[in-house]
Amino acid sequence: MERTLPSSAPHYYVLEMFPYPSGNIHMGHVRNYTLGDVLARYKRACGFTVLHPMGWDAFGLPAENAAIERGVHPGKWTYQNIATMREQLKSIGLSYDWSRELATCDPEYYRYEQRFFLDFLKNGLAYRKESFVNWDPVDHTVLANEQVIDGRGWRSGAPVERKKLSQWFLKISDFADELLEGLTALADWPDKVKIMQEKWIGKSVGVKLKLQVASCRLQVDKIEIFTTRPDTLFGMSFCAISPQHPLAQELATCNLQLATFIEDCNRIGTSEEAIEKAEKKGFDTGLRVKHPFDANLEHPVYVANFVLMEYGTGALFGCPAHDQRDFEFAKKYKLPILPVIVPPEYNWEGDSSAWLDNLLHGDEAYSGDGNVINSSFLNGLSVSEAKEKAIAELVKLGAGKKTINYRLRDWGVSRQRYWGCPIPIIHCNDCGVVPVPENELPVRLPEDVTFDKPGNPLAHHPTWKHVNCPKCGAKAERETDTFDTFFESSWYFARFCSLPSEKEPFNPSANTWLPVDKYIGGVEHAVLHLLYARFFMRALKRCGYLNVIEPFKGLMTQGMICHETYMDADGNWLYPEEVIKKNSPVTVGRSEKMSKSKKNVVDPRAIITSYGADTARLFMLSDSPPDRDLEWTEAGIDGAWRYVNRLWRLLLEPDASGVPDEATVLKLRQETHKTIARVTQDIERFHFNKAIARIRELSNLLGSLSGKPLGGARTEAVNAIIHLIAPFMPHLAEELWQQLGNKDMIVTRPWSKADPALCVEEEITIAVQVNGKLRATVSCAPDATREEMESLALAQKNVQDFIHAKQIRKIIVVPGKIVNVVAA
Ligand code: ANZ
Ligand code: ZN
Repeated sequence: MERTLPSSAPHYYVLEMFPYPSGNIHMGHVRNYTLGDVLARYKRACGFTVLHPMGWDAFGLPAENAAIERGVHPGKWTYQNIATMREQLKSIGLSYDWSRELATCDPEYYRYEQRFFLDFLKNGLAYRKESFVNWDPVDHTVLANEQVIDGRGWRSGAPVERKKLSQWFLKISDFADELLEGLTALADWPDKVKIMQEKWIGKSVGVKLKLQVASCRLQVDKIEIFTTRPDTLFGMSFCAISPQHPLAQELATCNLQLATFIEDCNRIGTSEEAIEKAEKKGFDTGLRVKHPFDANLEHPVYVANFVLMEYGTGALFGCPAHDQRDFEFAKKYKLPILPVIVPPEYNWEGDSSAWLDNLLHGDEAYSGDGNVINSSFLNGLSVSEAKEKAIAELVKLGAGKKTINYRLRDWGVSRQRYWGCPIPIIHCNDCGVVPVPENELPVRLPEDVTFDKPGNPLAHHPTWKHVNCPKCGAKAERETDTFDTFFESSWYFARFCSLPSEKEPFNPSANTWLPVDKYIGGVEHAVLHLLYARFFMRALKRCGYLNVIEPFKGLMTQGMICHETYMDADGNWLYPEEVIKKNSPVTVGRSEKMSKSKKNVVDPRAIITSYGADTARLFMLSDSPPDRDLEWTEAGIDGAWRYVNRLWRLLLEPDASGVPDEATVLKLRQETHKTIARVTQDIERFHFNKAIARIRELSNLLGSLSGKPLGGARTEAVNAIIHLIAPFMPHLAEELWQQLGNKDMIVTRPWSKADPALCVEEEITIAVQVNGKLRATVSCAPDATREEMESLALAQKNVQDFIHAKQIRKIIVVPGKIVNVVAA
């Protein structure tokens, strides 16, 4: 049942991050989807046409693991899980438009992304290049980063190697600056997420400069490095290049020791995190480079495992005094540490010897701001002045140029996996890379695959990959890689604007539905998913599909659900329900995020069966603000259950006979209307827990008037409460409404409006003193906060006059009474 709204009704799109169909919903899902549902129901009642869809992020590794472990086809496993989880979601009473349901593993979904990819290719947004993957030398298979555990393959346990493969990339780097700048406009996103994206994009302004190799017997006579600190060039004591740097590769061809060292480095795996964590190691190549400002100075060239080939130029100059990594490296390989920056409080001519002594003998580099010393023409300048001057000099010498570098790399989308969207490409010996013609899309995954051998079943399939070249007709092979599953989640929200049967990727209404007004999900997606989706919208716009730039106008990241942990005497984790049955001693551990590994999980199905969906929803919503962690307790859920029951009895209580007392009636009416106003405001601000607390206050008041005749004021309060609880506890609201003899449904009814005349807050007068003398009086609400009282007081002209040129030392606020400003 839906509200019938005029076609002119404003649109509102509320979306929760769609789940991976792992088998069963967990509490995190329940919280996430309940939050979205409250908003969707509220906005509908407010007269918006609401889009609130649900689907399945259905490709991915767990389905393949299930196939390997249990012999069930990934597709079958996935669709079974979807069926189970759909029913579980329905039991929570979520108001989804199921007619838009999609599963990303459906060829009718992924056919469009094959088309997008071919368009990206035409528009220069997709390209192929050699890149490293994690290689399991025992299983002969490529591993995803999450399958590398402590440097070893998750199944074989063999040390992982790096292997170069040709892979597809999407040019997210084309949009680096736009994606960074775009963050400023996202006013309705949490700051922490914007900061994480900003760091991920990692814009650095620096210089690329070429260091001359001294006494060169090689092809290359210069090493280009990237630095953000040209001000510290006189503190240089070595140069380091990446193990994958062409120069390192060249030197290794005639240096067995170096070749072995490089091989060792390759074992760390490909993730930046793994490289960051590994012990810093270097290999002295014997080469030396000249200092760009002083050809008499020469420095050794190392191959070092912490230098990334994919960042800057894959080479750097090391300045141990002012970079922690370089500092540790210098100590290890006994390289000089030459301080060239002193903190701002030291003048370059002044005596900073004690400070310098500390630096040299301590174990921390100084990376802060300050003034330059020991640096010839840069002496005495501040860090920022010295940067400018050093760059100008490098440019003059023709040795370097100013460069903006981004940490953001292009998005590698090739995965050597079966359960993903096939990349629509054919490889021909003569024609090279040939796109699959559009009328042959979708390239479907073959059903008849086996998982008895390690590696990609698509590659082992006897026939699937053998095709004729669409260009020349000769024998050719399909690409057997599939897309990274982030590909599917980068555009599903736009597809929801179409019905699954629609044959174009996007219904034109997508341009008006998007951006999503409120996107709700876990903060673990703060970077990759949200950034890829932001990129995708821009890429689709460039290819003429959509006219949308930002996919998500508002973002809300919900907190985790936590629970106590339990352990038996033998150190085994226990499920909460096992604790009750156990006779032997149990250690109760601290509350942590619910996780299967620690068994501190509560199954939503059990809660819904014993308490009902509304109790679960109520507890989820009332205990903490949505963006904070929520502590799941038995007492908490019990409390919610008791409240649901109390409310049921209270709202069905008949009015007592007699003449209502006028003052009581007015009080109840005022509280009713104030509650409507406040709850409305709280929902708008996503303060669902406060909204529920206010409803409780009103129901408590009504409860305290039990047995008294209240006449129409009772009915008014009861109806208001039912309407207000409806977004939170929809089943209870409908049931109560029917019990009271109403024929329509709450979902079809508009949101209640508060009567302003009944919402007038009585005001109180408070005194404002400056240094103990009364200087003004102001009126405010009796429950005004300290901050509100403070700013009211400071806004008084007379108060400002008496503070005048003095400094405010302290402001003492006694809520409801007085503000005293202490100024001197
Ligand atoms: C000399 C120097 C002196 C540096 C100093 C820092 C401090 P951000 O700011 O994150 O962009 N670097 C350059 N290329 C690298 C690579 N391929 N792998 C690892 N590190 C690399 O980082 C820029 C700094 O990271 C550069 O500035 C360089 O070290 C290092 F007191 O140059 B610096
Ligand atoms: Zn061909």
